[in-house]
Amino acid sequence: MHRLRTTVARLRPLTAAQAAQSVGFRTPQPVRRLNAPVAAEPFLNGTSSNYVEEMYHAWLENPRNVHKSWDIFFRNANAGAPPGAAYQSPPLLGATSQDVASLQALVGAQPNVEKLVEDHLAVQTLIRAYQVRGHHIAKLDPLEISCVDFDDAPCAVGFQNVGLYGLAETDLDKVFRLPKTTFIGGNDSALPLREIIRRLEMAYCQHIGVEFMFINDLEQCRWIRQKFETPGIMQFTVEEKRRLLARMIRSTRFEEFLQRKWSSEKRFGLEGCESLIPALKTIIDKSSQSGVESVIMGMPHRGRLNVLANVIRKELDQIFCQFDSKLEAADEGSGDVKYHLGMYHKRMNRASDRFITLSLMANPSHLEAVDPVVQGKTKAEQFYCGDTEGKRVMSILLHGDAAFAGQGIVYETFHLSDLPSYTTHGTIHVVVNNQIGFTTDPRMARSSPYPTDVARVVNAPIFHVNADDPEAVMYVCNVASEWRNTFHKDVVVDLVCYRRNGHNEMDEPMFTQPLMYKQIKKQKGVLQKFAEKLIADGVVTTQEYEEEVARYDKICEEAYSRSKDEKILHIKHWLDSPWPGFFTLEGQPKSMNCPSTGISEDELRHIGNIAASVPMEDFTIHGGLSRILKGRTNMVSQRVCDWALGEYMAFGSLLKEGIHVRLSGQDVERGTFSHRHHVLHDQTTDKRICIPMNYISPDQAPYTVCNSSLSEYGVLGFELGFAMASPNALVLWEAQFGDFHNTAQCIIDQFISSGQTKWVRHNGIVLLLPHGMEGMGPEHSSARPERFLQMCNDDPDVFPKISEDFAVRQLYDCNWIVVNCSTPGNYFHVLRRQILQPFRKPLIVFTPKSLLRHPEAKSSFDDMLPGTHFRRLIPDDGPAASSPERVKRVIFCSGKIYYELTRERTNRGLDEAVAVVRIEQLSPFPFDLVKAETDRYVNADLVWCQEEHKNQGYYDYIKPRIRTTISHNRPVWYAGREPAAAPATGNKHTHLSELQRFLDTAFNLEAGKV
Ligand SMILES: Cc1ncc(C[n+]2csc(CCOP(=O)(O)OP(=O)(O)O)c2C)c(N)n1
Ligand SMILES: [Mg+2]
Repeated sequence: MHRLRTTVARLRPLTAAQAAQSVGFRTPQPVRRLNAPVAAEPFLNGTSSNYVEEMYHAWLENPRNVHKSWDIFFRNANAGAPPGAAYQSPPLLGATSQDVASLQALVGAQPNVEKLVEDHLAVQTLIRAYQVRGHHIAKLDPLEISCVDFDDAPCAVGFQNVGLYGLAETDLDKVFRLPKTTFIGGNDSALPLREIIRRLEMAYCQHIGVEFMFINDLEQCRWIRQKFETPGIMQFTVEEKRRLLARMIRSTRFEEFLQRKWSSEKRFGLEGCESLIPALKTIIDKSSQSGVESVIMGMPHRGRLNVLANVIRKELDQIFCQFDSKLEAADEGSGDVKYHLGMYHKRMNRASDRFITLSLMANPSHLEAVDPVVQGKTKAEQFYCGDTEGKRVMSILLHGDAAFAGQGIVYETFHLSDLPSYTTHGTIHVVVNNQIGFTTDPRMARSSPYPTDVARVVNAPIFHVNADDPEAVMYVCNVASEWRNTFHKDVVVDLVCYRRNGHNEMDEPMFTQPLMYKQIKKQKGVLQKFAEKLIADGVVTTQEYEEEVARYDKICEEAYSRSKDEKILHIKHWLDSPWPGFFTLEGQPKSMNCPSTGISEDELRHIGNIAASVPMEDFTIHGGLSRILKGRTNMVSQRVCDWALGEYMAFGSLLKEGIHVRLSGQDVERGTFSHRHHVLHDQTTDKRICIPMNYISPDQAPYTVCNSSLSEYGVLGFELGFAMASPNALVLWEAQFGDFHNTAQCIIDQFISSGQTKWVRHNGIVLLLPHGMEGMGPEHSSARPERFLQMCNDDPDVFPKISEDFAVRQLYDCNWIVVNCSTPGNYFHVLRRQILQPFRKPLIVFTPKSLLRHPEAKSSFDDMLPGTHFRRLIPDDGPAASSPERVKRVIFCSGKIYYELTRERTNRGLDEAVAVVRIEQLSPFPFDLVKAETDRYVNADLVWCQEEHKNQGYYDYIKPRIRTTISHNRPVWYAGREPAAAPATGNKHTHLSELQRFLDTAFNLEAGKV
């Protein structure tokens, strides 16, 4: 309303002085009169006032800038027409003859002003319709059977539809002034309607469909309009066209070569979307030219071998030899199929003459699961090279149409894109939209018109393009790279294409898509079409084209011959994240021992004091926090640590040693249980924070602690990727409660537990999973230890050979480490061991809740000094241990139940009769230490006690291993909750009675052996 009134006021007649003043000025400063009667004019609504204002400014610049009718109109107004009178509507039915006379006096024989305004507005609306909806009618589908259904939202544009906008066919040759919201005019500010429509059709309705008008940022919208509307903007030099053809040849002939040589092998070929290769190469060229040095890519199966060969430039013989089923693997591990392996390659980019590193991340079959992993790795590379704006390192993610629309992780990954600790400053997404997912049509696979609609949530522009037009593809890829380079935000290129074969080369697509495949059979290949076009245009000759084809075929044949010499498959050649210097040249750990993980008393005291301080001036913290910090001061003076302080000691000491520490997850900054407080908030100044951990030492590594989005799948994947970039970082992801980790199950199963064996790639990620039966109900109790333990690769039935380096070797051989520490000191050690051991392994830590504040769950500094280590097992050190032969029962347990057991033992006066032994490292199982305990208590029976239900927790994992340790010569009894479907009861009373019942079992030495 304010805007309207201002505009209206501006339309007041100018005084002579004002008129004179305004000459030569783009924006005069008219007198404001807010309640001018003209505000009531019917044509001056919010939109039209913008338009009239624009006309007015143009008229002020030069009366000839506007149509004659407008000129007269403004002159009349300036000549002193009373406010409102100059804008009188032409006579309407019911107008008085006086009205008509006065209007005629003003405008004389001038055209109908209202009609004029309406027509101009109609043209504006038409332009906007193209901008908003032009993509609906763009010719995007090479098969012309488009699966995109816009029935509910028809895009009525084109010559035949001008009537819908209130325009007539007779208006087509009238000249209309173009609004500033379009660039179709080029140097012209006005064009005939016919030409306006023609140019809009060219910009928005050919082989490119631009979806962008939903973007909130006006400058970004303007930028895109300029890139697509400017006349003649999509032009390429002969050189560029020839290069494009060469790339199309490589892409096409590579698939044809594979098909010729291995016609019965699955390869998930790219046929039907061959322009993906020039698309990616264009993005990489352009990004390299703007300074990008490293591109990290994630992609699914489709066209992956082609991307490896022609984008990353993996040696062809290395790819071809993968098809040889007789090839033996040289590396340990089970390996993976050829279209999952990763790759890392540094090469000179010819477009930019700069080096660029391209890496394609290994990935599982689980579509889109690699997305957050790529983002995490990208972020880490940016972080380690100080690239705070994403100018040197970037990511490209490729997607299939069905997966992009269907997999929730896509959405979760998008939501990381603009978060300070997770942004990679813009990802270029490329969708191979072959309009089918295996055998399923899009109309059965998604509810949105496009597979790309998910990207709209983050205001990413979406460039749909007909993949049968390589030039259009190249153009949008150039624009996408420029977009990322300009705005550092995500962008999507939707390559609308088809899949020439079945889902894989063995599949019969006619079973399920008969009509589509009839059409596909008729479809001329894109290379052939493009080559014919370029030959017809004189860009290349037929002979040149054929020579280029022959040249590439020869390259393939030669590589094929070489590939036959390969006898051994080296999966290590397919590493996506090498860690130079961390391993020996043969890729082995540099040693098989782990130094003491203790630190000096001074260091403990120093870090403890930092943890208790507010190292910023004039910083007001909350009173409750002051008490917590005071508590820390007291602990330091008493030389003890609670859980939070133990963690502080581990992080702080590693930081001091130059190891970056990154802790991420929901509410990790404070800690779900309000125990951590790594970020202090000034109570008087908004957004003023202090992170004491970054004040440990001037040359320390930086500490990152970040509250994450509420996504386990996305954020765990991200941190896993982050941890891949460097072995010299402790990267931790904490679940809010361990129970919630299973929404990230795919990352756990497909990457964390099995990543090394599939892809020979180490990863030291740490999962902190709050766990414990505390009466909090079925979803706030269990981190599901049974699931993690079930995936451990140590053999329950074989007692291992105990060598001197057994403890470390066992860690090296396992797929991951699972611990449940019962003391802060042991937690401190296990975190430090993650970095001090000479290799990297994922670490799963079941972390406590009530132990965070349990008065007994404290560790003395003595347990953390130099010479001390992580304790895989903590033997009983009470009266039972001093006369072991008199002990009647050894209760093995893990985690917080230890404290309940020892309290109960004392209450029952059984301190001498019962030993309680804590297994802190569940996996790999400490066979040697368990054996020492079972050997020591020769007369005791053995019990495994856990607070979890019998079919959950650790029992199924532990029992066979203890039995193996004792050569099956004694039973292992169970004390714990009974089998159950849910992890915990929601009823506090039931919870407590269950606890009492199994404690009774545990300490009933005479009977009750279950
Ligand atoms: C999470 C997941 N679910 C199911 C599958 C099985 N699957 C493999 S490919 C495929 C179809 C994928 O379609 P699309 O994303 O369009 O890629 P296209 O094969 O068409 O290139 C399916 C369902 C999978 N690999 N991952
Ligand atoms: Mg598909």
